[in-house]
Amino acid sequence: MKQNLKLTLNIGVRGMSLPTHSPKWDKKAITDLFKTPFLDLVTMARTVYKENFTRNEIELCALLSVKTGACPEDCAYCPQSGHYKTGVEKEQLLPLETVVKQAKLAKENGATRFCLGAAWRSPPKKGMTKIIEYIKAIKSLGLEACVTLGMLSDEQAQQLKEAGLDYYNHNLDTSPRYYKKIITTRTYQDRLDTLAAVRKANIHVCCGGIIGMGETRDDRIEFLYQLSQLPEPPKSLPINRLITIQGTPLEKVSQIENFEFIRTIAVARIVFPETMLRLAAGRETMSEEMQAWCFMAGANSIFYGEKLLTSANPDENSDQQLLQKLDIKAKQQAA
Ligand code: SAM
Ligand code: DTB
Ligand code: SF4
Repeated sequence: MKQNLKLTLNIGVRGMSLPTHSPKWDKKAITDLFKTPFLDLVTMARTVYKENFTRNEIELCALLSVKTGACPEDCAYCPQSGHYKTGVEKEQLLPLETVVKQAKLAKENGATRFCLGAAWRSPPKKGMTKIIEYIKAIKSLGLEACVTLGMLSDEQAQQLKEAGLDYYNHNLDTSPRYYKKIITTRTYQDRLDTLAAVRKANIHVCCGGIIGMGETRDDRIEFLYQLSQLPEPPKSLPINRLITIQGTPLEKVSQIENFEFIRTIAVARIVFPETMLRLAAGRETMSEEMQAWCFMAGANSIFYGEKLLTSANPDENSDQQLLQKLDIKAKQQAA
């Protein structure tokens, strides 16, 4: 399979020999991908996708915020940061019954993966006890479980593993250089340390970022490069397009150009051939055609349901219609 991939890529861009395993990627190779003529790049990305995944199949992930708002971190994009007046009200941890009800509903609607988010710097002790209950309940429904709770210690990661957690989401978000302009309350290294704790506990890493925060293409190259230098490529990579939130420092950032966003997805697909590439936040303002291009460029998962954590997302009906129009099937739950 790897051999084929190399051959195809060599055909795709004459004279370019691309590594197929991510630690071998260097910045020049990633930069060259970005410079590849758009249609050639997307064709290459589609080829890589077809060689590694069942064609025309998309994974549907439902998302639920279990503890909303008043986060002590100052992430400049985030509606839940307590540093900004965004209108998001603080909510306590949800009761277990609510989480179970939502997970059942998501499963009935066709989701196979259920993700929980909590607006914490890191999970407090009582919070961990609840999260462990939620994970066990999600797993007992046969769903894949992912949580994103902020920074984790080795011990916390181990507890989540024992509860049955499949994936932990913790994003690098952008390049180290741009990160400093976006978040001051924790460092890039803090994020890498949490990812190390997740790996150590044998939980799959879900790690991606946000495109369109005013970063340059070099930042996007550096961001994908950083991801490629992790000890193992992330098994899951969410690509969010910035949702501009009133009250945050990024409220007035103008939207990234569509083709540059699609290009970034295509490069991510080529650099991470076997990774689940999730078209995450930002679909609410994308046309159907734009989303189709993102799938063409190798995105093979979406967040499904009318709400992300606090922001709007297309509802299930419109997503089902879109998939039907594109002859794409939702991935079925593993037997
Ligand atoms: N508190 C946890 C943390 O930061 O690790 C988890 C929740 S946080 C909301 C998860 C991810 O959502 C962020 O890392 C960011 O990539 C994405 N996100 C948050 N706000 C966003 C926005 N306005 N637009 C796009 N993506 C956003
Ligand atoms: C990720 O990278 N994107 C999702 C998921 N991981 C948890 C969250 C998007 C949040 C968008 C803003 C909101 O709804 O609050
Ligand atoms: Fe808090 Fe996560 Fe939002 Fe940052 S992204 S402010 S850590 S909820």
